[in-house]
Amino acid sequence: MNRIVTLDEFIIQRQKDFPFASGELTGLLRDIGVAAKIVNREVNKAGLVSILGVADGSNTSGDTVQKLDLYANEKLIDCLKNSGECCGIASEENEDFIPIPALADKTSKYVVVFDPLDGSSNIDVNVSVGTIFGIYRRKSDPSGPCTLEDFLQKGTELVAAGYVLYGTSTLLVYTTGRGVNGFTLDPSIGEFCLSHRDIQIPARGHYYSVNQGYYLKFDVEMRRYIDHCSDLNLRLRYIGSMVSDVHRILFQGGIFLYPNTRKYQHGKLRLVYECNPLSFVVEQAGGKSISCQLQRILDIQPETLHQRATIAIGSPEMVDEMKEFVEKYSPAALY
Ligand code: AHM
Ligand code: MG
Repeated sequence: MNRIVTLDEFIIQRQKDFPFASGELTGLLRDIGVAAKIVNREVNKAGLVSILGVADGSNTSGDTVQKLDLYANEKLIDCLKNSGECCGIASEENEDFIPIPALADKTSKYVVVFDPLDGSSNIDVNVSVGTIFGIYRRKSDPSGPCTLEDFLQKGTELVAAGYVLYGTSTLLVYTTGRGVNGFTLDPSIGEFCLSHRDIQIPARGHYYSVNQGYYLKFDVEMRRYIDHCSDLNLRLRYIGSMVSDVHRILFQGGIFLYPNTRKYQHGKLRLVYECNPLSFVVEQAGGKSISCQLQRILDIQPETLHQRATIAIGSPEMVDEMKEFVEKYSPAALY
């Protein structure tokens, strides 16, 4: 039998790869692992809400019941705050970033960005959702509170990033820039165990993932590319939870697209805490990630915390092919 390697054990082993590591990043990744287990417990119970008598926003014990995305947000913030391993947090659920005061003079050099529960509209119908996270080294003076510039860093500055997928099993996938590894939660022992070592994305795949319902709202070059995917008999899969859709592409190969539409002229997905962390993971696995305007996602300079971006992410050969379609068919290229 193979020896089980837990997430905590793996993170500590990997700390040795960084000779001057202080253990802070290790601590942060462990905090995220703990928060993921707490969120997982609640996500698994979501279907019981109606049985346990939640009609008016309170459960049978009289506690107020929160929406799961807010619950996930609160748990992640609590876990990160309590350990003092980071000096600030930015979340999809909070308009502004949250500075975290130093604990007992322990100043931290990291900030964390996350989407606590991505694709949360899927919860009501028992379909997969996920958490996305990214960790940056702070830019501001460590003697004071963190500042906005700590969060508005290009994705190329990410120190670590990953996601948790609450699916048929719960999986945590992360990278610190030296490959991508995946850990499956074993509910019987309550530990994430190493299950996918050094994940590599296939160069091509059989899947494309896009909200085809918006087809007529896409630019012509994107419609041409989607027609091409259909001509190739690629299989269309779209869950409506970016984590789940990108996860499939990472493991089986393919391309995930969220282009600009008439409604979302700059795309819908958020650059800082959705596109960047997933792009870092996919690039580390050998994939590519660009905007539909052909800029590498990780090279985009964020101007605001909740900035949106278009995205084409996945198998390297397929992203290159999509790029060729845009170059060939965009009106700018035609005239
Ligand atoms: P959310 O963060 O509010 O859950 O929204 C993000 C989600 C992504 O997970 C998913 O890819 C996309 O929105 C789906 O959007 P649409 O319904 O427009 O296809
Ligand atoms: Mg989201």
